[in-house]
Amino acid sequence: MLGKFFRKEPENPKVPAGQSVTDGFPVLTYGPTPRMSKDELELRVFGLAEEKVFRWDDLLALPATNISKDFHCVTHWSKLDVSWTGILCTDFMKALKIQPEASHIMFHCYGGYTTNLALDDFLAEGCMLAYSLEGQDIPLEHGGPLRSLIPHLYAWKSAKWLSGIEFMSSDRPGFWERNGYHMRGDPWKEERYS
Ligand SMILES: Nc1nc2c(c(=O)[nH]1)N[C@H]1C(S)=C(S)[C@@H](COP(=O)(O)O)O[C@H]1N2
Ligand SMILES: [Mo]
Repeated sequence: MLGKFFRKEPENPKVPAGQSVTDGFPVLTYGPTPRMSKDELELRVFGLAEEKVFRWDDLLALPATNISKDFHCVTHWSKLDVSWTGILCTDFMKALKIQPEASHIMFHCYGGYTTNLALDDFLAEGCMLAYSLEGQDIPLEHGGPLRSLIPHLYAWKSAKWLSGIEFMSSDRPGFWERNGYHMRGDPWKEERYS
């Protein structure tokens, strides 16, 4: 039965080794789903940055970009060509004052989840703070109202229910990284566990 929903596509150059393609969109959440509305949402930038809080209207006022990206979960499924709308991290950075020592970031989420990134990965092509999925508000279980999308790394780096971005002067493990996942998580190198 599972074979019907997850298929190996060994010849497809979009599919990294060890991944199967699914047409559905599985929900992968550790722990309970936080209830969060656009009105309540606050995104706090802190650490080695001028502290700033963005509310929903502040986020919508920033430049919006549509992208389509493949989504690779370390538990071996990939969903191809997912459409997102949001603020590219490179555009978001223009609204911030970051200290020169900042080399890494930590995403913080409602519910307590965290995940770390090198600043270069945060600013890589297609990385965004997303608020729309396939032209609709992101469903709560997929991380709405606001999640990050880091399409070139395994999807545990794409933090749902985003509440904060902390700028740091060195790398520090987030939730899954403390629990055995790789610090970077490149699907093309199968950086699954450390
Ligand atoms: N806040 C939060 N973000 C999270 C997670 C989580 O448990 N909590 N799971 C991660 C994992 S392991 C994956 S594969 C993706 C799954 O996103 P989806 O549920 O929209 O498919 O979200 C990531 N972001
Ligand atoms: Mo995952």
